[in-house]
Amino acid sequence: KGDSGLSEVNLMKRQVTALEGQLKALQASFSKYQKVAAFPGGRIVGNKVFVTSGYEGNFDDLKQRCQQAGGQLASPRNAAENTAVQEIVVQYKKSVFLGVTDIQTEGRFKYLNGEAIVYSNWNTGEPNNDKRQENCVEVYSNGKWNDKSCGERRLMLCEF
Ligand code: 289
Ligand code: CA
Repeated sequence: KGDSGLSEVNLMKRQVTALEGQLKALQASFSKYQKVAAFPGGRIVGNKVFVTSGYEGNFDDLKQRCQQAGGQLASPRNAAENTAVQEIVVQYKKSVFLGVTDIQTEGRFKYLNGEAIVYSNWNTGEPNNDKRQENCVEVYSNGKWNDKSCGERRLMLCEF
């Protein structure tokens, strides 16, 4: 009797732990949807949420603002994500800066965490590092990428 009582307690402990895990996952997921609901310019692709507030600024400004909000600059890692980014560019009629640069080594484009990019959608002839001063990446309304000077102002698009 004593033994079975103990194992019942252990079983309940396991169930509580499992529920805590599920609650945490739900909270994380809900927090993403809240961010989308806060602005009209949001898209959900799989586990990722893209959100713009309509703000425009240079690369450093946008990067900082996305980080401050708990996210990072949009970094599409496949065609589906890039299409979502393109839709927002079309909706706002403004191109965005991605969280992709070759600031560290010319010609080697990386995400902000230093990882080499796993997907790209360069426009024909790009990246061309025009005037040797294009280390950031903008997305045109056709979804194609162009390397561009980081000092230009573009639409902020964050991902969460
Ligand atoms: O300053 C040059 C840029 O505005 C763009 O001009 C042309 O569209 C192309 O040369 C682009 O590669 C370049 O980024
Ligand atoms: Ca270019």
